[in-house]
Amino acid sequence: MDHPNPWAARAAAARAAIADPARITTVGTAGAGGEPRFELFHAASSLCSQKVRTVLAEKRLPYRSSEMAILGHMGPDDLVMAEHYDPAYVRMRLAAGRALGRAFVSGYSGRTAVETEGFDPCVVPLLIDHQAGRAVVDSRAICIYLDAVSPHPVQLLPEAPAERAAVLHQVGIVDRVPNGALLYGFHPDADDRPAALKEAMSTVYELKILALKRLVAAHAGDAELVAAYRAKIAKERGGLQVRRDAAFQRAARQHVQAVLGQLEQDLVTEPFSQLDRGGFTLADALWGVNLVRMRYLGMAPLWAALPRVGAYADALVHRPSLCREAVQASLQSMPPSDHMQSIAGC
Ligand SMILES: N[C@@H](CCC(=O)N[C@@H](CS)C(=O)NCC(=O)O)C(=O)O
Repeated sequence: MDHPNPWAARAAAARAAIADPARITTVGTAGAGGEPRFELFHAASSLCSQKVRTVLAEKRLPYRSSEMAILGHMGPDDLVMAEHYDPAYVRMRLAAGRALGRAFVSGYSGRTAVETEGFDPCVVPLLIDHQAGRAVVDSRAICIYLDAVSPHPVQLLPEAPAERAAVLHQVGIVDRVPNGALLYGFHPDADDRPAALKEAMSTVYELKILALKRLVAAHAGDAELVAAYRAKIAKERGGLQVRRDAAFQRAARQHVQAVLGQLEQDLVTEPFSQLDRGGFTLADALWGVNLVRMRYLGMAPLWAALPRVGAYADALVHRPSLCREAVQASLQSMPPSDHMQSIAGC
């Protein structure tokens, strides 16, 4: 017997916020009913979305791609708001996020991990499993969910306990990389981000906060929505405060350098990667996406003296899923970056 899918109406309402219908597509071939089982609300440029799309690609899962424009901007007349701030999408995220049992995000550390920051109600990605009548938020939880419900053709979390633990350990490390700080922050002495990105990042927080304040005012009668927008404002204000804070930016970079140094060792001692055996794990997928992002940002020099990390980063981009969902998606959706030349052909 079919169960009603409580997410169908929420998803339809959230989809209505997507200004360009061409951004709602089906990836792969949907089943007999014409509707794919999965639907992903995401953004081409979003690192967390790239992680999930890499997993979907590895699993060859068809899905409805509901691609949101997540960067607001000043249009000719007024502010054009990011689509994932739309009330219908945020309400859907709030409903899906309850399962996490986490408080809202309340400040800024440069990280985006739910585990350390709390729940951000105004971000992508969000996965709906229309068949199971479930919605899952947080890229890490989504990837693990997809691996559990669809273990073929490649199982990304190995069955063997030691390997599984090693993979999950790396998944946690990647999840805690301060990617927000790396993308949005102005490093005082080693900021090699593409010029057009730097320009966008010099007003991004102001535009986000302006949009969110307007949404608070427009939905003043909806306490849950207002609380969600206020939490997001608190986070973005925190980001604004440290955007050009030299000590904060240096600390974020030092953290990454330490994590990469540890990866250099772990590549020898920890059984988390199967890349050299023709296999692929969730750690490979997530490191692949994150190393492409670091390269895009001009941070590849951080592994210049780490030969194993360098070889790993180079090998990962040849995986078709990563070539498409991390490399090509970044090239197509983000400002051009000279740092990507060496891998643009994957
Ligand atoms: N822990 C969440 C973090 C999600 C997140 O931070 N998403 C970013 C893109 S990777 C986003 O939507 N940013 C837009 C914004 O903050 O307005 C996850 O992994 O899914």
